Amino acid sequence: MILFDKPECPFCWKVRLTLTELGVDFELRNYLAPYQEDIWRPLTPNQTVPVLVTDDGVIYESDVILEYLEDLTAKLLPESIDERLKARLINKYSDTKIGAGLREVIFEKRDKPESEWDWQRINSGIHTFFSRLPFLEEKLDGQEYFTSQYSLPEAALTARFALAEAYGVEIPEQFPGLRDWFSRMKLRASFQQTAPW
Ligand SMILES: N[C@@H](CCC(=O)N[C@@H](CS)C(=O)NCC(=O)O)C(=O)O
Repeated sequence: MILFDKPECPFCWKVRLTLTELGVDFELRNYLAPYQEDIWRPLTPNQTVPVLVTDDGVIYESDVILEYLEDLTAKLLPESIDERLKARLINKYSDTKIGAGLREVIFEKRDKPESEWDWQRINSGIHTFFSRLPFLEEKLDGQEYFTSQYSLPEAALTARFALAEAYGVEIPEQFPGLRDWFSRMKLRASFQQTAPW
């Protein structure tokens, strides 16, 4: 498989984490590397990465890629229907609700000198991010994983929290379950192998 990838993209990172956790061999190609855009752009009507090229076809939405990897391996989602549902819902929450606050922080800080940062935008993004953590703390409920195994929430939220941390936003102490969970995720080989820095 070939993954067209932007290292700091949270959607790409969750796919890299998942491929690595599942032990699937893949070749990583930076989406901006010489000549690569000419290859991946015509493959997707959405004009976004990740794009995964497989023997079964070209897949261009991260969540569709993850569902394909579940179809292929049957190792990514838990067995029970209620847990599969929980995994999918938290993955979606990560992409939408968690992503929304962090996007403001990252877009404001990225590629700009600190003197030009709009702190109102940054603080509002941090506030939104923090306001969305109680739901996750409750869903985790002090367990090792959000469901009975490493699944979609682990890949999706590891990428989001790590990007938050890289941009100066840590999980506050009032969320001990999430903090411990994230520390454990960072110790996994998949994290070391896929981090963009
Ligand atoms: N819904 C898409 C979102 C992917 C996305 O937004 N990717 C961004 C990077 S994070 C992208 O490729 N943007 C176009 C560009 O950077 O040229 C998915 O889940 O795959």
